[in-house]
Amino acid sequence: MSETSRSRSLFAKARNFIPGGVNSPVRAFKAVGGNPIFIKRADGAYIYDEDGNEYIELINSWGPMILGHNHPLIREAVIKAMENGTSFGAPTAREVEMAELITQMVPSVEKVRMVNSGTEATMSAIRVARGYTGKDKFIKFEGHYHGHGDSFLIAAGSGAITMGHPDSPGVTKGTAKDTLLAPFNDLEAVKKVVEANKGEVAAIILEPVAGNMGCVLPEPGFLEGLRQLCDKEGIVLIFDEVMTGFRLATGGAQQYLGVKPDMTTLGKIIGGGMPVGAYGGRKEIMDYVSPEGPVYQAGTLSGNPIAMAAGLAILNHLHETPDVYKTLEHTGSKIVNGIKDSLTTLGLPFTVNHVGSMYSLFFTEQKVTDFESAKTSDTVAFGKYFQEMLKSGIYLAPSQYESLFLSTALKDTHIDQFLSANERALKAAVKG
Ligand code: HOZ
Repeated sequence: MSETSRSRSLFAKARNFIPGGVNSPVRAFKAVGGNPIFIKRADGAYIYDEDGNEYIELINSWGPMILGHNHPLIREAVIKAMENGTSFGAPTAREVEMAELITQMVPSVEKVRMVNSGTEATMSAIRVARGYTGKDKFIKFEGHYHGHGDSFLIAAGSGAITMGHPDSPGVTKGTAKDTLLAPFNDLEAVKKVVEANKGEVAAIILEPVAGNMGCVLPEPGFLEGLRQLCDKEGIVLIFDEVMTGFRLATGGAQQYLGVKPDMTTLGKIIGGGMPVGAYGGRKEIMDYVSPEGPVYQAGTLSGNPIAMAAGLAILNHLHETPDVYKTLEHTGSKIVNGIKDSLTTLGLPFTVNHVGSMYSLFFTEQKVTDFESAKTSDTVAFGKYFQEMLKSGIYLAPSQYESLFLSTALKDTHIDQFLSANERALKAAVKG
């Protein structure tokens, strides 16, 4: 990789017309320095920029490209659906099929409503939990990210940490007062928050495996403890599986980890990369949603026929092909073991968190179990590592505080190429 002049000139032009030159802040490369690369196309394990450079992909559109890019199953489903029009704003057979399939794959979801993004899904889920319980407050975890709805932009992860705005201006004090915070993996702290707000907490929402402060796993017993607490206190437990849904298992992190939430939010993956989200859960709760119940939520583009076609293509494939998850586990282990070997060879004490096909390499000696420990990472060294990887043709998430997402398109040759680049980049990152 060398020439990036077209990406640079596109970025310069973009800054005149788009805030910061990008349509989502993490893309601006602010956390790693340099200019973002502008993508022209992607195929299988590769993504290609406007200058014609080829990169091995480890972001995969932040999760949904489980089978790699431009998969024929999805491409053909989209082309076929397009022949019948792009949007109807009316019910379709496909969205019924989609809802039935989701309920089969994620058994805690008995009824589901389609929306257009993960942000919409989480905003709506909180509203429904409030309507159902008649309570106003909810608990979120520091460093967890649930999209950019006002009530979630408090100690938020992802781009909000990266850009240094975990608490965004524009969120009113009135809104913020109903969002209660707790550290991830600290059950006693959660219990104290609930106790201090007795009878006022409608929901606890979390990423069961956090991906937006880097990949951070729940400690044994933590999710089970939350489940018990919610049952005891009449609190709705919401798993935000926008990143983990259908990725860790057909039934998402809840199946992988064996804890059932009351509600689940989904995104990206159920559109096979098209703009989609969904929220669902126990029938009793979902029957509060309009027009069945009083909680209003709507959308002209919800259940869009093209997005449903793409989503059905990938979900049906995942449902029928459990080997996908074996492949993802194998790829994840191979990459992570290779990184750990290099760290040992180089005498570097960094931390690697990993589950299935998600992982993060944290530039810290500390065990990373929450937002505080994630923040001990050396983000300057991470930035150097990122740039070296990019030069070697490896496309990583441009922030220490993001998870990486692997696909079944990554074969052993890609992994070998990745691991040699990784060792070179690690050496360069820690050098003087
Ligand atoms: N962590 C984000 C996805 N959940 C990154 C994508 C973005 O914000 O653009």
